[in-house]
Amino acid sequence: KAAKRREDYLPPDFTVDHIDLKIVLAADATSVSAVLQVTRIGSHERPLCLDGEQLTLKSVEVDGIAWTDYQLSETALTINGVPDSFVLSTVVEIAPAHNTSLEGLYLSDGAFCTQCEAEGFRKITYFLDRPDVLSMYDVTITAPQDEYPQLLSNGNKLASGHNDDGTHWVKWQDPHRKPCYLFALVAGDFDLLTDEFTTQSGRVVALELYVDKGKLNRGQHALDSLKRAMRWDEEVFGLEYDLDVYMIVAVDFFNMGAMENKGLNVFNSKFVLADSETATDDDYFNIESVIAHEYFHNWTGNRVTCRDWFQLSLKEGLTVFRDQIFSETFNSPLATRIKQVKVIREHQFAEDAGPMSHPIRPDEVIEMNNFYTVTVYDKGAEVIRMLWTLLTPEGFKRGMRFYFDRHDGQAVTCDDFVNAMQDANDIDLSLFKRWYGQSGTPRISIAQHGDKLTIGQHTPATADQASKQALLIPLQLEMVPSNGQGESVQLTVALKSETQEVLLPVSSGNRVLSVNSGFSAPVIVEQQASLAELGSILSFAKSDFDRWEASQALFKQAMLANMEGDASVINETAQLMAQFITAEQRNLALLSEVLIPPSVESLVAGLEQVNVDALLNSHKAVYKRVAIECAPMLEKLLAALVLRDEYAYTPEQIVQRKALNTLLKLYSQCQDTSDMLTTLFTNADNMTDTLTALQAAQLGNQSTFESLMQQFEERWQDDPLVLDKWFALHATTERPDILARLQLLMEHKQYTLKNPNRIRAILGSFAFYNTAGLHLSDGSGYRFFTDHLLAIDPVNPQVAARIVTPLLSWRKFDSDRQDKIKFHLTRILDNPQISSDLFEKVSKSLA
Ligand code: B3K
Ligand code: ZN
Repeated sequence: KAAKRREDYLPPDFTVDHIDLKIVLAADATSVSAVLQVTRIGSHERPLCLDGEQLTLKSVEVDGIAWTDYQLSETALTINGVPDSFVLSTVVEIAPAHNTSLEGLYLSDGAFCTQCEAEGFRKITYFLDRPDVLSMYDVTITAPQDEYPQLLSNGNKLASGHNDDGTHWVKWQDPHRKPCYLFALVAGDFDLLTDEFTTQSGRVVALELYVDKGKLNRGQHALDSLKRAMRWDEEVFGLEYDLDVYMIVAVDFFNMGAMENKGLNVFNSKFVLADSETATDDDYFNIESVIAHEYFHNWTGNRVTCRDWFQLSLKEGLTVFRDQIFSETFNSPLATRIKQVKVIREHQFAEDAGPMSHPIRPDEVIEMNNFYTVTVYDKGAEVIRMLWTLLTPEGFKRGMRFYFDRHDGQAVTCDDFVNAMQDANDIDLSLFKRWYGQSGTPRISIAQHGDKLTIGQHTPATADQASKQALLIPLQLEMVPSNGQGESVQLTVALKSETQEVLLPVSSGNRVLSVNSGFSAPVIVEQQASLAELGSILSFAKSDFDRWEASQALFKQAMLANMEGDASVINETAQLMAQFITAEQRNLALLSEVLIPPSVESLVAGLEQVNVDALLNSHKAVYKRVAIECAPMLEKLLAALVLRDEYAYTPEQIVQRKALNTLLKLYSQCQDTSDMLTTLFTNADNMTDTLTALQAAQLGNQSTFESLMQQFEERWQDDPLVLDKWFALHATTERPDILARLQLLMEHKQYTLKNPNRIRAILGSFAFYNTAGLHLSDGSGYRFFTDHLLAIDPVNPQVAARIVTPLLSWRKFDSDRQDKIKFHLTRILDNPQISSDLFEKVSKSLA
């Protein structure tokens, strides 16, 4: 597959105003008849070139006449000699049962479902598979009645009927024009949970949640979340739902989290099903946020869509931001923001610094599926957040209204979005637009002379771009009183050039600067605060987020200093933490965040060169040293936390469970907690506490861990979604025989390399979160992992390409490890059957 470039965009030669699809479902041979109303755009003589892959063409007609003047290739059907406006009819056959890539039409546990974004519609029928072709859809689905009682597609159900051969059919019509990536079809036999929602203008919308048989009682949280999201979007952005029915189907085989198909979302069941027994508080949070995310796409993505896939962040960055501020209103804003920032630090900064570095609006793409990245999504959301900060929430909302007025029903670009924001607010955002075209993480430096600051910005070269420009960066600062006496002062500086001078609004005497307060911009602050300064921020900052930031900086400094054999930083950090826990013993929300050290993986992401063995040791040493210093307070707090009310999903209890998790893990670093953990595990009336017991044992006590894990498996062996937690715990355990353990897990009766959730739980967790195991010094971790990647790639290239990521940053490691990783990446590249997905990432990494 050749690379496509953003600047080569050309509008389509033809458009399809209407498509009538007739799909007769059968696992091995599904027939798809498509009738397209095609119109030439502009005056040209070019043929109609339709995308199509893995289709068996049965017939082609133009205006009802059999047509033979066409060429067929592996990826296209080119029809010559067509008039300016005509009806094209094609019939193709496809084989969903053999579709393991889970893109196009495929089977999930016997049910038919589709995934068309980004370019999967071309695996269903010949079409102009690009987001700037918007069509009206009529879809008729036929299938055996007893096996597939429910036949779903986008829009409204128009008609249905029965045939003599035991099949039945349903006809759907979508009243909204849409790009083909939003097409969906589902056929199966599900349990159905229903509800309704009355919109602000008084229309009643039917809500339908389709889940596997017997799982009805795990659907309520998803449905409640949907209703909250629908109300919130009306209240905050004035956006109302626009169809009579909103359907969500949960399936077990899914490449990502979920998909926002118009009126018919398809979800990974992991982001739908929950009850207290099987789901953790984090699961509840994630379900709410993914349900909201897909719902918000109805306006940001579906009503206004992308002109081309380089503009993906137009809908994804914006929709992630929308789901983030939604989550911040229904959950602890502190915990929510910390989650978001951790994703940026642990994954996005690493992507920016590695071979796959790209701007939030990429310039060059081989396989589009590779660009559903933390950069496009999460950095994209940070860019939108900066607009929110610069324009104020009111200005931002005004801009949103203007954007929909101007672009409803269109396929547009990121520039169109920023222009709408600009025009609605009478502000010049031309400098801000650079965020869309420039990759890399800006570094901020601060020099202080009395009450004057000189702030510098500089973005180091990245793999894809050698030279960088200054950006418009809203940088928030908090001037924290160093001894806690007096008020904090907060200010926002709009950085516009390489260096900029700022006069502080109040005297800087006896004040410490907390820079990039609240993570106002996705940047790295270079200036190293002293331990004393961090101690002041930790104790006295007004922003709880900044207090957390200070704790992470302290941990990090201690870990790095300890690697260099400097023990004084450790001691001081441990003492600061102990003082903090004593002073803040009632502030469980803050305690439960501050006392989690930065993960090894986030430290790796932030370092240019990594000594893996020393880092792992140092991480443990610091964690343990802090535990010892805090032990008396931990003991006291834990005693109160283990006495618990009956489970409820309430903000108070969520914080208590989180605190129990954080404190127990810490305490287990310095004390034998086997009895406590066993009791907690045995008495737990919810999955959050169960996992707390397991996680604490995993870090501190091998034999307790083994025995609790065994009990867990006995209890949950028939529930793969729950068992994924068990797989992931095993896969992230640091132990010398980890590879043998992984091998055993992959022989488990619930494991199959056809299910992405299983692969992610075992191999994904291992690669991303078992740094010790992946980087075993003899290279056996790389070999093991690569062998499995090679096996997964032909089955499901999207999943293979996603989990290869940790190997791509091989340049960080010592030369021996570098050689070993390169050797295995070369094995992947040498495979003549390599997918375009893996090829793009691995070849860039070795270049
Ligand atoms: N838009 C989908 C992601 C599609 C990924 C295609 N490989 C889900 C989402 O972001 O909401
Ligand atoms: Zn999305």
